[in-house]
Amino acid sequence: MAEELNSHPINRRNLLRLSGYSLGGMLVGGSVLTLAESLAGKATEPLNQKVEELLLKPQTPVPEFPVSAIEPNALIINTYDFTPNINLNEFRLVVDGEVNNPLSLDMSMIQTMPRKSMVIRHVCVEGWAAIVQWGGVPLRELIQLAQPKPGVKYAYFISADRYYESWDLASCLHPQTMLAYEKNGVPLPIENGAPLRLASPIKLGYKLSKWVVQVTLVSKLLPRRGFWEDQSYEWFAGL
Ligand SMILES: Nc1nc2c(c(=O)[nH]1)N[C@H]1C(S)=C(S)[C@@H](COP(=O)(O)O)O[C@H]1N2
Ligand SMILES: [Mo]
Repeated sequence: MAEELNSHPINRRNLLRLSGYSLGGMLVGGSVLTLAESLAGKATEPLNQKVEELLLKPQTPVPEFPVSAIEPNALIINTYDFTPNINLNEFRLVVDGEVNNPLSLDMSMIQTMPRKSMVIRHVCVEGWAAIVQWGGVPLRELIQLAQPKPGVKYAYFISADRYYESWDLASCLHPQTMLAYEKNGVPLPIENGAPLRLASPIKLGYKLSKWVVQVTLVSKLLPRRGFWEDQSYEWFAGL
């Protein structure tokens, strides 16, 4: 399949075949990164130059902790309203907005993508912190696959509990920013955001959306920027 792709000029139809159900098949024997890279070289539309720069420029990694430092009981469940009921058979992560290749992926497709594991500190502004191990897919893999158009500067994250967040693109493309589906070596518990939640050592807890169902790449922020930000919390919220 990968060979077939490489031997054909990349047109819109081929790009679309990368989204939805066909992605699963494309991953057999290959990695999405390789495909995304090969597509990036052949796409007729110019890629977002900022994305390319951010992917090439080594962003400083935050030091990680050894597995022995994990604090299994320190992560306090912090949910502003309710824990949503997500039917895994119907669940799709949508990556859309100003992109050449919108995605709609189920969990089995996402779990075939490159997986990263990291032990980092989660910091909540309410005055607690916890060292947690997260496993999942780096967000940059998904963003690369979706191919942001020139001008994209931000991502919106929509959650199933109607929580919403927005991030700057550089933070999204940081190598340690991921959509996690594992916590401390086991499948992510529902109350911690299953099936997918943001995890990153570069942002405060309230930026790390649980139950993410949609990532929308945009060139401009809307007046509503984030659930807590719209109640005067700081938007960048870097650590
Ligand atoms: N969808 C959603 N995501 C969310 C929240 C929320 O209420 N809803 N709370 C945030 C806050 S303030 C923190 S500190 C972390 C807490 O994550 P945890 O409940 O897994 O410990 O989730 C963040 N992400
Ligand atoms: Mo928080």
